[in-house]
Amino acid sequence: MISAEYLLNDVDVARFLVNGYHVVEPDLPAGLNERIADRLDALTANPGDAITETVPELWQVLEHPQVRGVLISLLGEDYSVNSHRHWHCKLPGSGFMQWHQDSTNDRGTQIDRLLGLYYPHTITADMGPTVIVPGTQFRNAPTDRMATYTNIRGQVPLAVAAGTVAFTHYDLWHGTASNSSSVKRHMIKFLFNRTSENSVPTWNHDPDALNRPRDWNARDKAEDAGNILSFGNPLGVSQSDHYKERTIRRACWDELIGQKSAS
Ligand SMILES: O=C(O)CCC(=O)C(=O)O
Repeated sequence: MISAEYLLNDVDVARFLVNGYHVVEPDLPAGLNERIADRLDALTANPGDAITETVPELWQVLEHPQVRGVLISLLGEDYSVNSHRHWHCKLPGSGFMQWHQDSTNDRGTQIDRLLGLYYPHTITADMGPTVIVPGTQFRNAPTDRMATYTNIRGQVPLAVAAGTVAFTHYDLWHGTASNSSSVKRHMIKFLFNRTSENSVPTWNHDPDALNRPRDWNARDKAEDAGNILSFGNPLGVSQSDHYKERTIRRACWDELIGQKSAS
């Protein structure tokens, strides 16, 4: 069990379903990020999945209650830490990475896995941050075509403070900027899986969360889960496009609260 203070609330979950990511800055023990960054700096070969054996301090990040709280909220109490994980070291002078999705994107309605991107040192814009595109997690584009896209309106470079963990939907479009700095940029990518379907919500849920009236005059300013799920439109797509996305989000929400949608 984890203290409820670490779990997400309805607004957090709705925002995750709309934007496809959630960022936390866990209150890690003093010196931990620096120790991890130093050990990564010193590595001469990439140990692949064995990065957690090479740098066992990484488990302290994974086990932190602020990290566990997000995972329990979105994947259930019995989520698992996948054995695949990877150290992404972007060397000084390395170029950008093309837009891609890690999954095959089936516009699925179950939140069954998440990526967790941990940055042990502060990432500045010139260090080749990961760049994500909020709201793309339910969108398909042929991989080869997606890779030719350049700047996308609304893209967010994860220029973040040391110790940040960014959780992303597995289908969120992402890439990197180039590293024009003189330092190695470190990121450890983790994968987490759902192991069972929800029968009840696993976050701080208010059963009335979706009962606030829809406010068509304040669509961009929505502060409650119902209006966020209905009106959130990070990519600024047209209404006929938006309604399909809204339908998927709502089906995700229904699955998360333990009620599969009829549609
Ligand atoms: O290095 C990064 O920031 C992103 C890596 C990435 O996009 C990937 O491995 O799929």
